[in-house]
Amino acid sequence: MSPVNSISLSESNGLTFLEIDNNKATAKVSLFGGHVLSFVPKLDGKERLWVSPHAYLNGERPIRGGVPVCWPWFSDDHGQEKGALPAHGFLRTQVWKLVDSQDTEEGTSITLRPSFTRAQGFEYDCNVTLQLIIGDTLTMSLITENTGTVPFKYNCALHSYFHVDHINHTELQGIDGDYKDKLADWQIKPSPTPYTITGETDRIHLSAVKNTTIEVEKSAFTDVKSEGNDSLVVWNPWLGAASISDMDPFGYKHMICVETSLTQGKTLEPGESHALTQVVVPR
Ligand code: TA6
Repeated sequence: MSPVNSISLSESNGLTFLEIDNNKATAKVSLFGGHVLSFVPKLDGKERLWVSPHAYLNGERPIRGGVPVCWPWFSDDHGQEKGALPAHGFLRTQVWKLVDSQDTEEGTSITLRPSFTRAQGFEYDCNVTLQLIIGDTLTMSLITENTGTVPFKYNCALHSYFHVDHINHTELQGIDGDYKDKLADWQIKPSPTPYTITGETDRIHLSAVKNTTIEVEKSAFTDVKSEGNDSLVVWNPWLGAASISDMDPFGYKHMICVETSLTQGKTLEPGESHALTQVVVPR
């Protein structure tokens, strides 16, 4: 289908991108991965997402940065040996289809669907849709529908990499309760106050955090609203970035992952559907 006026298509290294430019914002989406790469509201012209300068933009690897779609499992939580199946599932490494687009009062509405939703590790019948609205805010809804005759359990995440001027001057507001610390053998710990990032951070917060504010230099920069989640993941590799081949060693200084997620196992009965939604609100 041909996209609406606010969308133009671009091709590079075998990948197709949607370039969105409306009266409220610009954005960029890769059909490889159904992957939002950029969101720049016209109110302040400031990029809200971060993409590694060394990201693979040729389909060889998942794109490092933007909003990777993790589904039907999070990280290596697929029930098999680590590495037996792709980390974060198999949607972020396949080509998605543009199913529909509309220019509306709110902004540009885009509907994307993956090429397949059954693969090794997840043999169930379902539909997956990523609904985007690019306007004064960026709304991303990952909708899973059980179209089969048996229930299934899954997890998913909108693994958003947010841009910050400097991680040392960044603070998160709105996250409370306990988290599982991946760096300490999944020990349960209380969320810190103030919530600053002072080293490698890899946490699954176990409460359905609804609103997180990313503050830079003590002033709110981006709000991250979450719906349909049972957890929130916070990640910064810190000096570990040096061992991530598609990340520059100092990239950690300019990004923070705040991921609206289902990580505790969501069961969908036949005919049931569930939406995981993240809204990026410039402040
Ligand atoms: O979201 C946190 C996390 O699970 C980290 O443990 C780290 O692995 C990160 O995701 C990036 O994963 P990726 O497979 O994209 O390198």
